[in-house]
Amino acid sequence: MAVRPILTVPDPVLKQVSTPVESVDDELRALMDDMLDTMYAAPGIGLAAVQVGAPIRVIVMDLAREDEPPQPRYFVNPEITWASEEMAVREEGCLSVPEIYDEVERPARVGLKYQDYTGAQIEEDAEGLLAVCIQHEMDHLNGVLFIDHLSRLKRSRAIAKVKKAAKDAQAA
Ligand code: K1U
Ligand code: ZN
Repeated sequence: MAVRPILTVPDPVLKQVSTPVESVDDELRALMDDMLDTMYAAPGIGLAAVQVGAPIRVIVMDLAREDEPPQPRYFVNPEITWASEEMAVREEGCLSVPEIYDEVERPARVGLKYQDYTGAQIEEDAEGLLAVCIQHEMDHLNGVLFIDHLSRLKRSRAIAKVKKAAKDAQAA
């Protein structure tokens, strides 16, 4: 297992629409293991494959609190089957837009269909942090970042800030 570099804005790969996974095999599980290591090292609570440069429809997540044992979750070819009319606003961050946090409004509850680590087909309903995180990660699969939900001014300021931080880090 390995920690991979996480792409940051404005890397054009992050704008790609990820392609469906054909089969859940050992090669895919190795990628998901690396993604989980990468997410824990960041640290973060979710990660889409495109963020490590693999534009396929795979997400990993762990929403366990620090005082709880790890609860890794794997979503292959996830689909949202329904979304509530009720909306909820929550502050989001993104490992591809480091150090930027802002509020995003999304459906409060969604229905999910996906394959897990073994390839089994799962259906479940999501609310709270799971609903927020899965919608954020599924946006990644469609080339959308949480800053795309903000005003143009906030988005361009966020990208400029990340670019400057990357430049400063390279100079140091
Ligand atoms: O880049 C990503 O997609 C991961 C992102 C997921 C996310 C966070 C908040 C709302 C929606 C989606 C992150 O994990 S950002 C880091 C973060 O939230 C966090 C880091 C350490 C401890 C707790 C949270
Ligand atoms: Zn993100």
